[in-house]
Amino acid sequence: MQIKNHNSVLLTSVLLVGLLLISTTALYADDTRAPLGACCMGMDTQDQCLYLEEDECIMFEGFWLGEDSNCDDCGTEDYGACCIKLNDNITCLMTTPEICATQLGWTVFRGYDTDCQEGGCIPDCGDLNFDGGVNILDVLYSISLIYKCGPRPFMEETADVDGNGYISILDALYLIVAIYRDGPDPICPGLQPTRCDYQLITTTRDCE
Ligand SMILES: [Ca+2]
Ligand SMILES: [Ca+2]
Repeated sequence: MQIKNHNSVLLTSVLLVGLLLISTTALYADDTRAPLGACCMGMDTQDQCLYLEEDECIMFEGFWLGEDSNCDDCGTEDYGACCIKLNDNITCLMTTPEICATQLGWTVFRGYDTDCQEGGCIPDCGDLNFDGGVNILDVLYSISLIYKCGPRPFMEETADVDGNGYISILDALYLIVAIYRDGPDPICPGLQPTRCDYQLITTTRDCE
């Protein structure tokens, strides 16, 4: 009988410790859960809205309205395509410029009337810094990329403006002639979806 009582006490203790662990784990999980908000899936509709964490909303390419927001507010905000480059992966999120700027990585807000449809995050040929224009800043960016181990373009294909498959000083010169001497337009074959076999070679860059 004594042994049996002892087992009961032991069993009760184990159960109590187990319950304590479960409740602590649940409490911890609640504390670490990211806040939920309305995630609008369509451009102008309130029909497709879920209450998700911001990361989950990005995964669904939705437009996250912010913490504790309401699905009734879908379609009432001004938003556009937000292009995000992180670890060489480019994703697109429909959001406001303010929220776009808070995303991790290189972010480019494309404008209020843009969307994430095909091509929404593809810069023009020669627009290395993806600011929407092709100008002297892109020439400097190209030279910096080749000689000073400067940052890589948003899409490296934008730097091969003469279309020979390499990034070299000839591309910077080509860009100068195109901008200031009314030379031929930049080519960038890698930006054309039909050139599936295109492979850009950056042998002139020896930084890493
Ligand atoms: Ca540019
Ligand atoms: Ca080239």
